Amino acid sequence: MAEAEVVQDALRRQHIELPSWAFGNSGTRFKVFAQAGVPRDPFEKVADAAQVHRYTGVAPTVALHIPWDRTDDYARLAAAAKEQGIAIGTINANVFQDDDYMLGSICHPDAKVRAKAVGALLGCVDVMDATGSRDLKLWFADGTNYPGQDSIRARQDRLADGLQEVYARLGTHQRLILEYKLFEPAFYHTDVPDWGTSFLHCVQLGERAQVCVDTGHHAPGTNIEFIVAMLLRAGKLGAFDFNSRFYADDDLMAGAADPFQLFRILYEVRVGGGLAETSGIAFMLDECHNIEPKIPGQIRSVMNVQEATAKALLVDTGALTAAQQRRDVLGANAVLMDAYNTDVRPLLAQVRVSMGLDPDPVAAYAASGYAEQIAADRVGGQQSGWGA
Ligand code: RM4
Ligand code: MN
Repeated sequence: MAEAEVVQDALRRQHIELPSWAFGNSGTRFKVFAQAGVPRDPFEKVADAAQVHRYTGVAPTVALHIPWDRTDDYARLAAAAKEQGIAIGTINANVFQDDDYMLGSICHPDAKVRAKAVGALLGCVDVMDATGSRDLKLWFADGTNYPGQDSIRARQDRLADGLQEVYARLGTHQRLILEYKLFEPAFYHTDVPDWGTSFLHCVQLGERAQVCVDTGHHAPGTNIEFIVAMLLRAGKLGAFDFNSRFYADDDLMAGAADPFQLFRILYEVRVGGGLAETSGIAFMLDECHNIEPKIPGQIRSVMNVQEATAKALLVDTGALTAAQQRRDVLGANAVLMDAYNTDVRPLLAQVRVSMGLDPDPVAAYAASGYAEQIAADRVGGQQSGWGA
């Protein structure tokens, strides 16, 4: 295949997973703003996710968050997704919105609360069995607010025990993905604050335990592509949660705040073999659209990831290696910047046309009338929201 074909082929095969919670109402701790036409149940969320796939062609799965997406028949939800041309992806567990979890979930000092949290996680594996999902993604709000509040070490032991119980329940085709986050809601210490902690627990658990890198979960200035390179090198990069941040865990559209960072991350993914179909990496969005319309927000995010990926694929790795071997500092940097500064929008338009899609997903969605339709149809009932 010619080089240009290889790039286009990789872009056509790209798979970006959408988060069901992006379609519900969200906000900050100050206010959750309701939007017209927002889904009232997981079936309507799945329908909205299918719209994003319809116009981008590269978002064929939607992740669920349990219990936000609780329903009495998950197999039926999976069938509904299939009817719309998509599938259910990762199951995300929420063990942070119950009064019992005020001091933590699986790291809680009380064994009864820990058992309840582990029970909820095991319930998520039951959901995975019904939906055919491969990945269980775990993010814990666990931590402490004050020095001395609880034993940091004891909490690590409880965490290891809880994770072990969940890992043991997984089927051989299923994986446990452990996400880290520097701080928030805990402000003094977080039980899984960084990739090292997640990595250590995953190594201890076994091969099917992998790390999730949420791009919003680092201290300002952290070199995230370095973390990505390290995890890929160790065979432990299981998933991404893409979003953008200016300050903390802002959850803005992927590539909005720092498209250059997204490019650098995807370049490391590319050279580390992460774009290969067999890499097993789940490329997810984890965002919320507080003030912008949600479906177009997801479409834009998918396009931003596509653009960063296209630029990463355009890096002339031969020229880069040659410059590096010549110890040509500026030349090597120029090779990378040449790719980053390429306008890849025409290339992506071409890729879309080759997939039978409209070259402009944003305009195509706007022209479809779907937004007006759901605003008219979805009246009454309780809109989905994240309960903040
Ligand atoms: C957390 C983390 C999780 C996400 C929740 C909603 O900060 O990013 O991945 O599921 O937020
Ligand atoms: Mn996340």
